[in-house]
Amino acid sequence: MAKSKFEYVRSFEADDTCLPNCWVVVRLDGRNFHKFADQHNFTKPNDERALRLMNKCAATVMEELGDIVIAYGQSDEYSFVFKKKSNWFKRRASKFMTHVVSQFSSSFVFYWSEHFKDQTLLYPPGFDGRVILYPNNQNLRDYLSWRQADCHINNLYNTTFWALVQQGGLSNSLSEERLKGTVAGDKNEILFSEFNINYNKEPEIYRKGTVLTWCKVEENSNKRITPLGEQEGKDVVIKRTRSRVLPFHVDIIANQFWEERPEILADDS
Ligand code: DGT
Ligand code: MG
Ligand code: MG
Ligand code: MG
Ligand code: MG
Repeated sequence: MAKSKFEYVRSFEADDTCLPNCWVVVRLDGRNFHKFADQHNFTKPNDERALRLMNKCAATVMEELGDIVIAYGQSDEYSFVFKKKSNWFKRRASKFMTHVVSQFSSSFVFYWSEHFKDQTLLYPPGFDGRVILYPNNQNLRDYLSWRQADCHINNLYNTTFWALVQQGGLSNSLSEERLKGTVAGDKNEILFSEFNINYNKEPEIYRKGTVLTWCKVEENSNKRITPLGEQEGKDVVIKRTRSRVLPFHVDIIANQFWEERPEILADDS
């Protein structure tokens, strides 16, 4: 069939195929969540409901979309890693990015009330997205280490800042002044000596963020069968091994996590 005279406009579409053999990372981040957190009465410095909602949305993204091997989240951000060999949507960056961000955003609204029982959603939240390619495993690990180090630095700062304000009675600006120029050791010391808080005992979900990976789990399901030649059906338990997305709040900077899960960075991944 002859092409319409309008058809040429397709040639204006830019090619955005991701380079082969690279890890494709999509990172999303909540738009203006400083305000969103205030308006929805997030607890400071960490709101467990918000973090668990983020984790639920990210697990939904991994289950609904193809080829994501690992995800890491903290604060209002999440990073998703697509397999090096993924050929999902012909590796088009815009497809990776828009599918991740839209699936995540709709899940955020869909699952909101499950996590925020007494807080209505006041307006539609938005998320930005970007795509980054990493050509080798070390680059990918360094990327994820960078995000987890960011989580640690921010969380130590925020935990100390809000202890000074909420328990120490300082104003926000005096608390900020107090922390100017301090290093990690100083903040640990303030927390311990002034507020009896051992930072290392704070919940791991706050200190380490959340890693989502695929795990093999044994699941039992009940099925009713009617044996041949019998009238009565009976219930039998069927055992299945399934791949499920599970959350971990662990260190991903050191080698141990990766040595225990060699399949994540495997060459055929
Ligand atoms: P953006 O990303 O440039 O549109 O602007 P923001 O405001 O989203 O800034 P960003 O992403 O650098 O920082 C995340 C903000 O989200 C930060 O101001 C604090 C807030 N936030 C994230 N998680 C929590 C939480 O668990 N509790 C509270 N109170 N605030 C949180
Ligand atoms: Mg943000
Ligand atoms: Mg920002
Ligand atoms: Mg952020
Ligand atoms: Mg279509």
